[in-house]
Amino acid sequence: MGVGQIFDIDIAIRDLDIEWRLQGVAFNLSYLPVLTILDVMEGPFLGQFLQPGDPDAGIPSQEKIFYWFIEANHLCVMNVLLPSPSGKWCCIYPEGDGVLATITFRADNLGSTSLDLVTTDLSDEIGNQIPHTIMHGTVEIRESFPYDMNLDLRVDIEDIIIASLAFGTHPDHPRWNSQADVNNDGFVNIIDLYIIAHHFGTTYP
Ligand SMILES: [Ca+2]
Ligand SMILES: [Ca+2]
Repeated sequence: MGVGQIFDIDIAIRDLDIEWRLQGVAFNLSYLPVLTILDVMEGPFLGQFLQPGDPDAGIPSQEKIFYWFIEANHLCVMNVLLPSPSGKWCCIYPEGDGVLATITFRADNLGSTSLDLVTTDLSDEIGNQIPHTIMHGTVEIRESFPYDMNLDLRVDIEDIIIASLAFGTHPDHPRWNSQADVNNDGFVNIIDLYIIAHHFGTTYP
């Protein structure tokens, strides 16, 4: 990552067995202030197991909670399937692999930070903990130079390809990459790609 870059990281669950009867997930992610969290979005995993209601029988659809907050460089996230109004849990339980949450970060300063899942709770329908293993992550923020999209200190075809992934975008677009807007006009278009191509072969110290 280069300073100023905005990027997403998914928090995912893998190999969940239906027999564990997962009902809720909570985790606490720590990171150093070289990063700022801009947004946290719920992933599709838990929601796909929500049970539809039956209006004719007066049974409402199952609901869920997704909640997050940040406190002193710790992100806390909770995602829970709720019981029916009768207090009963549904009869279908989550299983398999999927994304629980997508976190959007901005790289603010040079340096590196681990992304540590310092506490993770996976609970079944009666609050028992489900055993699991955790994988942490690392982010390195290096000095960035113009036209070098992948921070390998040279301008070549890879940089054109990376910039072209943001082709046709503007800020707030999901594929927007501020680094690819090399003339800083708020659009990534053919002009930016020509400018990068014009610097082919440039190397940085
Ligand atoms: Ca490069
Ligand atoms: Ca541009």
